[in-house]
Amino acid sequence: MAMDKYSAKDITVLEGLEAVRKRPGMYIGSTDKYGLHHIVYEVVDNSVDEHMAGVCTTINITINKDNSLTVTDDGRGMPVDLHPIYKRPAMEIIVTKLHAGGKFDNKAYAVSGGLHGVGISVVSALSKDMTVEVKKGGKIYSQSYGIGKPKGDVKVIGKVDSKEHGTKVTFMPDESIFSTINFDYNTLATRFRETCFLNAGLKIIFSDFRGEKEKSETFYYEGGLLEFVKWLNKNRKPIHTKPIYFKRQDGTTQVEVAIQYSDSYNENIQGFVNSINTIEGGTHVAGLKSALTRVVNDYGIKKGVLRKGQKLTGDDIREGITAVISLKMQDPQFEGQTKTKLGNGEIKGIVDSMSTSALSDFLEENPVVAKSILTKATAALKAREAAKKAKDLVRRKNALSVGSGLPGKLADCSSKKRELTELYVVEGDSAGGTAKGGRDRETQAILPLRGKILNVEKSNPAKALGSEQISNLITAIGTGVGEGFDMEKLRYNKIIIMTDADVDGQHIKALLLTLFFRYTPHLIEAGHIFIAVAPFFKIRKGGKDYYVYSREELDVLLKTFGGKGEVSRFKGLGEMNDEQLWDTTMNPKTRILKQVSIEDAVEADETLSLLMGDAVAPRRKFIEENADKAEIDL
Ligand code: 28F
Repeated sequence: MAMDKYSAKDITVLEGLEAVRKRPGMYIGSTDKYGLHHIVYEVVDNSVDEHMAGVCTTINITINKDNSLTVTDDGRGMPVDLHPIYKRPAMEIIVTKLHAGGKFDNKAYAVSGGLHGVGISVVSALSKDMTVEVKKGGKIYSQSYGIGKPKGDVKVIGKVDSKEHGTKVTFMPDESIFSTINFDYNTLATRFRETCFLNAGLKIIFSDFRGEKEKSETFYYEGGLLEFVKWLNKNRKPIHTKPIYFKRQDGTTQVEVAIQYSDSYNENIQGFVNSINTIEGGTHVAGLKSALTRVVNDYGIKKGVLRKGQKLTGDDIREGITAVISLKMQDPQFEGQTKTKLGNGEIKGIVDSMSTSALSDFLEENPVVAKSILTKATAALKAREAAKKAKDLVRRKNALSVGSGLPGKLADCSSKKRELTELYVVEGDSAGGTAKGGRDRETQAILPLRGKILNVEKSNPAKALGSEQISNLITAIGTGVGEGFDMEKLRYNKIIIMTDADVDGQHIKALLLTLFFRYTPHLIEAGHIFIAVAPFFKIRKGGKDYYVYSREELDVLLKTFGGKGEVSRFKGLGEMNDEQLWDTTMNPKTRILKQVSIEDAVEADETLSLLMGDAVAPRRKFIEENADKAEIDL
């Protein structure tokens, strides 16, 4: 069909910041909590850029009582001189014009593409109020804005010592744009900690004045990435003390890598590009992986540990690895569902060749470290070969029912329309029975899990997937795992974890999250994994049971009952009959489901390795601190 001819009048070019308010998702990805935190990072990144330019040492970030947020740096201070074209102070242009922050001309700063680095003007457009103060040349300049429009001219509001310099931004997110303006302390703290690990010597002081008692944390790591990898391993047992570390520069591209293996069986490689956490990986991670596989195999053959023809796979070599690769480059192209996958093709080769020479030098100079890595990888190879034999053996023997090849425990649904079907993974046979009774047989399948499934964090992946419960679950889901994963074979559109709210249930939930995060991360990324939110209180009134999901709901309901009604804390799914379970937790019209996002899983990973890892003390501390939270963790 011939392309319609557009005339100028049809293309409404939304002037500047109105475009941002009309389609905020185009600029910050979403307007939920991720978008809210994204605008914080936009402001902080300007200060980090000043640190990278070598002129800023400390960034102060505070969440104020009124829920506004202030970021202060001791950088050079935004320019205030008249802009040559607009004849306005540069500061006003940077804050009120799209892409005026110098990010898009490579000159002043390392550029970041995609959603990242859209500039502080996007933040001002999405903030009810913003005030910018600049200390420069012995003066304090100030200007305020409302949804991106100046409320007045730049004014000099005070004098300072001429040696003082920096920029301070306070902004109040516009609640008409965001679904929530409630900053999450832990999410922000995790990001600021990461930022300091990635920028050795940068100090970030993060304070939260919202609660009764003020909270404050300082992040500062002279050792940068070296300290990052040790911190990531803090709940694991490293198998070599000195991490592998190297930093290489090739033109405008800088690669920095730190690696430390532990006795765990998991692979934890985190990639960053210009301090952005590339959760979905990309060509930089691919380059490091290919270099690592080649160098360790070559080293193994050279030292006679590997016989000719014997080859360690990438999985063997990455078992137990904790690694961070921090790439700094110009013009990064981000891809993927959450724009956190690096797409630049040329980077794979650059990172591969830099890492190959740096890694082989390191192994030559550190034979003890090299030996521990090689020992671990060859053990993985042997376990893989043994497990393959065992799995073939088990396949014939295990509790798969004859014919359909599906686990006997699975109560499947009748519909074959995948987009309609759901799999409830239920803890314990009794709840499983009730769920089978209460469900919609056409679209809802039930797979009861008995007790605690194998602790996948500690066990060898091959063994973990061999255990009957896990292989039943993977078989029921249908996609296969790891390299063999095939989304087309997914048998249900929603996989819903339904466990009790008690600590045991939380444990099973954490184990299942580990399983999905480690072996089928794409199911999380594509939004197929959910958590069923069980009710928290039961109120018995006039012979009828009412269920509520939070203390707030309880108070409201009690008020409508005039304060009467027998309140009890909901003990567990087992206490409900089929119909109650259906009404409260399975009926798509009345239930509450929480969709698991890859960010949740990445954050959970730290908690999971704490819960599942070998270090007992931190686990007890975590459970004590979170036990009550675990009860109402919705
Ligand atoms: C709390 C948020 O925004 N800090 C900033 C600077 C410093 C300069 C600058 C910013 C360069 C050419 C675009 C000063 N002197 N903190 C901040 N600090 N922007 S934002 O320059 C603007 C860009 O145009 C700065 C010399 N070079 C750069």
